[in-house]
Amino acid sequence: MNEQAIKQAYELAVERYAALGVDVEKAMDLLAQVQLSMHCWQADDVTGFESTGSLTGGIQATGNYPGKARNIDELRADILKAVSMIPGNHRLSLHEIYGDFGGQFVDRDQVEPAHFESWMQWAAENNLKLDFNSTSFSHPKSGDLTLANPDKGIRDFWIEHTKRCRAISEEMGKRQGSPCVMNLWIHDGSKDITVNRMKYRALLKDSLDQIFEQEYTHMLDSIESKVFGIGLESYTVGSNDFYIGYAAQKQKLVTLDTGHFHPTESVADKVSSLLLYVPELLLHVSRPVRWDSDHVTIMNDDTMDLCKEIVRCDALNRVHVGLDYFDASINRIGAYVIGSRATQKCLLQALLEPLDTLRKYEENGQGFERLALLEECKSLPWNAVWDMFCLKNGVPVGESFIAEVQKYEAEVTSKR
Ligand code: RNT
Ligand code: ZN
Repeated sequence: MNEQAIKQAYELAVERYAALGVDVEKAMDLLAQVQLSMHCWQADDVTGFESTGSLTGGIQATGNYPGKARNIDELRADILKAVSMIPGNHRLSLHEIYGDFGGQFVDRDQVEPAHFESWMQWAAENNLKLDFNSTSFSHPKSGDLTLANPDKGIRDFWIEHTKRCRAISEEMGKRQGSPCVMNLWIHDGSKDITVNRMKYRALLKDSLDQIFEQEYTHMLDSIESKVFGIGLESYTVGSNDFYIGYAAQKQKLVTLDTGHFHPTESVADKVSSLLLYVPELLLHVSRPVRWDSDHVTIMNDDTMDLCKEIVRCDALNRVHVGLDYFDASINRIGAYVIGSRATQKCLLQALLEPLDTLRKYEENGQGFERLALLEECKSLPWNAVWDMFCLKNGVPVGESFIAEVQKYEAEVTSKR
């Protein structure tokens, strides 16, 4: 796109927003500070490098688009390619099964920071910070119950795994000088009616107490609930109520995955309530289509509402914006770029909201004026600001990233 045209459109947008009392420069500065925590698992359909077993735990990546990353080098190359098309500095969220195991089988209760040494070096070289996730799915001991398993042997195995993951996260956080957020999601649940709801939850609570016994200063624990998983439809041990109670009591972070609630439930509405009781939040921005299908995030009302709530709560510094989707039916690098940029576009629009005026209207009981301005905001020239943000950050402007993804596909991924 013509640089001159981008600049002209931007200047007009600056004026248009200034008339509404909005400082465009400030909005761009704030957007530049938001580091997305990109999920490593879109690159290879949540496969990882531990074994060749299938994906379990009630989650599914559907599709077989060619070119998925088959090893650590391909995955890293794909991530860097995606990052080159996303404005700003970002983070990479690793699952434990993505360790650099050097061809050896390292069981989950044996994993150590050493298995992530090359990741830490690579991240530092590429100006990326790391976040982390324990992995209780896709393993012979996963079954339907892990940390909530009545079998002490299995429970202890997963407790040990999760403790080790926290130690790895601590090491990452220390080395990168920025806290590593460790997400804990387990699939534990039941396909059919259970008569032991309390029992499993009490076990999970006890397991978490043991896992969190060790205090750390360079990592943050976040716990992720879910309404149900495939094959685990009747009961989820780690429900929303369970983790909110736990997090409020122990001052842990809560992970809000936008696919993990009832279809008409507003995830955006949870932000202001939770932030009164827990220190920080982690988001898993996703796109559920009829179920927790993990479609690529787009600029839809759900994502927009969520971003607006974060800004309206003045909570940008208390919310870690992670992504979580895995579509195996389209170009996977393109999927990263679409979802990351869509999230940033929503954040930008949230930052460009004429909040002072809107709040004044509300204070004065001017409901018509508030609604009218909210409607007008939708067609303000935010896209000119977005183009400028991309230009300033040296990434493709507008749809020009499509050709870049195609080029990488022709030269790299299609040859796999
Ligand atoms: C599953 C959860 C979880 C996973 C990743 C792979 O429903 O959303 O966050 O998607 O850990
Ligand atoms: Zn998630």
